[in-house]
Amino acid sequence: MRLSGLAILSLVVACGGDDGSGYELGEEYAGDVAATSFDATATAFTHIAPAFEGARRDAFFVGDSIFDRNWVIAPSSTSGIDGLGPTFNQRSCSSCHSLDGRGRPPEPGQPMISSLVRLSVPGGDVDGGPVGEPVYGGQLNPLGILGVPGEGSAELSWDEVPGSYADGTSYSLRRPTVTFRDLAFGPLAAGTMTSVRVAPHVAGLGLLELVPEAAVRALADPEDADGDGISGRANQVWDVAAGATRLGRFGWKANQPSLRQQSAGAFLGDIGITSPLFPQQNCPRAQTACGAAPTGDPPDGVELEAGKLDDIEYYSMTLAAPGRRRVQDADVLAGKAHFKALGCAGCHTPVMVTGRSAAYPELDDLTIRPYTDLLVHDLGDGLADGRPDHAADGREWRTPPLWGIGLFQVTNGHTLYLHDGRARDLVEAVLWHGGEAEASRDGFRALSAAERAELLAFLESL
Ligand code: HEC
Ligand code: HEC
Ligand SMILES: [Ca+2]
Ligand SMILES: [Ca+2]
Repeated sequence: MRLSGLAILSLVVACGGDDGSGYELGEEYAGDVAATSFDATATAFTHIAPAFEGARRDAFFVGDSIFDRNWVIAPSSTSGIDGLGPTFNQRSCSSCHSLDGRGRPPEPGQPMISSLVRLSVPGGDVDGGPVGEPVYGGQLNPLGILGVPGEGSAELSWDEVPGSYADGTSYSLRRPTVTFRDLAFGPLAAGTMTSVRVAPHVAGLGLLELVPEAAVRALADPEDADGDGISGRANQVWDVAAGATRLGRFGWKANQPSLRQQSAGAFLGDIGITSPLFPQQNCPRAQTACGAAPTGDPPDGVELEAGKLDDIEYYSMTLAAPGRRRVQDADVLAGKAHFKALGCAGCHTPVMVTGRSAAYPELDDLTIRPYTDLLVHDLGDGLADGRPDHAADGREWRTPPLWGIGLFQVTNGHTLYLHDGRARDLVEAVLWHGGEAEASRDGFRALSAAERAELLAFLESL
């Protein structure tokens, strides 16, 4: 019998084990052998999982081109790419998720380019989700096509918040304030809740969709029964296609159940493109020019036909997770030990296993290392946006996967972290943790400078 290189590696990885140094055999395979790409350059997040071969790669490349496409105003002579707006944030997915990577907040006085602001008023929608602002809807859409006013712009300003480590070394964190300008329909309704969010990197997300719901729910400990200070709740969100609620997995508050719905939601909310899941244009009733604007008119009456939504779904499902670097270096391994000792792994779950699916058998039963539990946690006042989203309250955020966080400098030219990009480096990201992560954060503050550097080396290897 001949085994392919891939099969042999899988066997080695499956045997796994700790060689005593803290290095676990195969731990560099963030997405297991089948779905990890080793490219530490600008294109690190852009690859299809290697297990997909031959014709199984075709839809990925179609999806990739749709992800990068600039949508145009309808009607257009180039059919199939029109329907932009009437209001929108950007013309393509990749203008926010550049190279499938992480967006950033705007500089003071500048418009948002790869981030956005969600809006809602108190109460619950029929589907259990947030109620959009009555005139502006659920998201500020700064741009409009010809003859349709954009809704206005949102700017950020920053205040420095001083702090210090146990050894006396001081640091400073920056806290954002959002200001709305040029609102086209007057001020936001009294009591409007706002939430600024940067575009997350999208590599490896299909693996997270394939982790069985029961495995995620098993990690939840809403009443903190084990007394470790970490509760963790599953968000429960509306699944449009199923017409029922399901576990939420995607978005900064885990407010979307699947990559298909997340993508269709982005098409409508961010670019103004209707699809079978969201067939109505994003025009709140008071925005009459928006409601009267021409729309794209493909055969089945929506701007993104089902087949193209399939391609985008396939693309997001099959993007490889980024492989780790320097996994056996002494400082990285020491940092990994700190990560464990500080309780970081209580939320950033190192290892998960995918289930089985009919559509993506290449991704069955993979041992992945995403460093997330997909649950939402109270991270304290400092990070709270005060804006509930389905079952997640105004203090809760989904534990983001940490794979790839060491690569943003090469993929996107910055080292900005957290939901609104406020953290200017990985250390600031850790220092902002509070609430359920307060003990972890305080443990980090009590480390020596050398130990902090080791933890950082570990995070940078992810
Ligand atoms: C205006 C910027 C912007 C554009 C354009 C945009 N996104 Fe996003 N994307 C975001 C933000 C912000 C989030 C986080 C949303 C949230 O927390 O509610 C996100 C989240 C996602 C996620 C989930 C990531 C995760 O880790 O859970 C996926 C997948 C995604 N977008 C795909 C797309 C696709 C496909 C398109 C094009 C149709 C697109 N996005 C267009 C800003 C953008
Ligand atoms: C109680 C759960 C919890 C614990 C414990 C925890 N984290 Fe987090 N972590 C989160 C959540 C939730 C976020 C997202 C917060 C946000 O964006 O506002 C996050 C964000 C991060 C980020 C930024 C990720 C990104 O994509 O921008 C880093 C880095 C990080 N954590 C590292 C750590 C380290 C290191 C520790 C241990 C010292 C730790 N975390 C402990 C829940 C936790
Ligand atoms: Ca449209
Ligand atoms: Ca809007």
